[in-house]
Amino acid sequence: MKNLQTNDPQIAELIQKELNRQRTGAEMIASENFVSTSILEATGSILTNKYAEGYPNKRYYGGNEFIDQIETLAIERVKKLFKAEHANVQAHAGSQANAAAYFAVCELHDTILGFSLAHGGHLTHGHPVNFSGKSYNFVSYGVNKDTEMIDFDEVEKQAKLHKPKIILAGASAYPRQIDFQKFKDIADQVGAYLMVDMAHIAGLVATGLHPDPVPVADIVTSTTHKTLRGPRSGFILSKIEDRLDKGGNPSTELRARKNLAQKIDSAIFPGLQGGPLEHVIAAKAVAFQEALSPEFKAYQKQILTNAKVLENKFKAAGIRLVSGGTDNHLLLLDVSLLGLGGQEAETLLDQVAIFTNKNMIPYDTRKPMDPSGIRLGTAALTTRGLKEAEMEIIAEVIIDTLISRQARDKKAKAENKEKVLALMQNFPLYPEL
Ligand code: DSN
Repeated sequence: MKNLQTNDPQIAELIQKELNRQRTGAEMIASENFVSTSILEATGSILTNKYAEGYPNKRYYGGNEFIDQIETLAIERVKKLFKAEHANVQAHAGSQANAAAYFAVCELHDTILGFSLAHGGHLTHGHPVNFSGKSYNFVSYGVNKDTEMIDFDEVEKQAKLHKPKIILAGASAYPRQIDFQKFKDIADQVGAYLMVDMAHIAGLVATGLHPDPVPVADIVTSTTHKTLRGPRSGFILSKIEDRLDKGGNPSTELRARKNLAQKIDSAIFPGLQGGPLEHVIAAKAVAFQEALSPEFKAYQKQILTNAKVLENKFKAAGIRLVSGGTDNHLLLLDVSLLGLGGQEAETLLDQVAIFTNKNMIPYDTRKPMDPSGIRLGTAALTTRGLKEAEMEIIAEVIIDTLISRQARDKKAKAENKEKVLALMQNFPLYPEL
């Protein structure tokens, strides 16, 4: 950062401070991770200079000889990683990937059945303030009140009642495995597309540690930066054929008709985006390559092991976990039973250098800005190198902070923070930077 330090010391200093924050604290936000230095280099490369509207070998600008090779590598690698028929790697992020999926197969105001945000879904799965809720008629399913797991009777009931164009599976705060085949069976009964947003679990899917949506879903969207540990971005996988498009009036439509892969590509460009971020596409190519390695599978296994350590420690301490535990990289803790709100719990943990986020729990009676839960994930700490023994220490600090009133006095907080900082010092982050 020598040049930045000279030319814009204000920004350079803030980047340095953020690096220091990432290095010293314990990152437990379930959607965050730490990329490799190779990915950082690709993201920070001169590829940012190039305009490449269009797709490989079909660009609206000259000079794309090498850009085409980079984007083609990204496409081929992600197809190999997920055994997908078609891939689009241009989505700037998960929101754009989801927007393109809807745009590809729906008319405005068509009905889509998705997982309620209040039960673990995502903003772009139909929240009224989001483009998704404003542009499409979203209806939702949730979790069973007792098990806090997806209620497939309700999915089926809602699907039959509303006859949605798309049934959308996938979540941002759901600690359990998702049975995509069950969604597919329901989609088939009502003639709906099955779309899966696998953003949170993409790394687990890539390594066979979570049921795979790719064989059963028409469209799979994802981010690249969560368990998949790539740069902040998105991508879309799909089948080539559009099994539900029977065409309209052949005389007018046949020539214009496209298969599903072409519809996805046109939805991204020119439908929603202009020039792709080729520096990020290069970084995604690097990430997909990393995810194909045996080390990546071992990393994903450790993510799950670390989450189980937390589950066992929290259960033993009497903390209620939504759905009773976890099958993936994240846990939802009901802190209301500890006399806390989610905001207070997040702040208390911030003060001991453990970064988490407040989160609604199913059937929450509190408000989104101060809900009953917090969400914890293990992907980032596992990248740092923490294993079972260290996760126990992290769990103990969390338990102490959330449960013991004494742990909230100034001295005890300082001691707990010191414990976290000392632990994290043993796992250097980006020592070369
Ligand atoms: N905002 C992300 C998360 O934290 O889950 C999802 O996009």
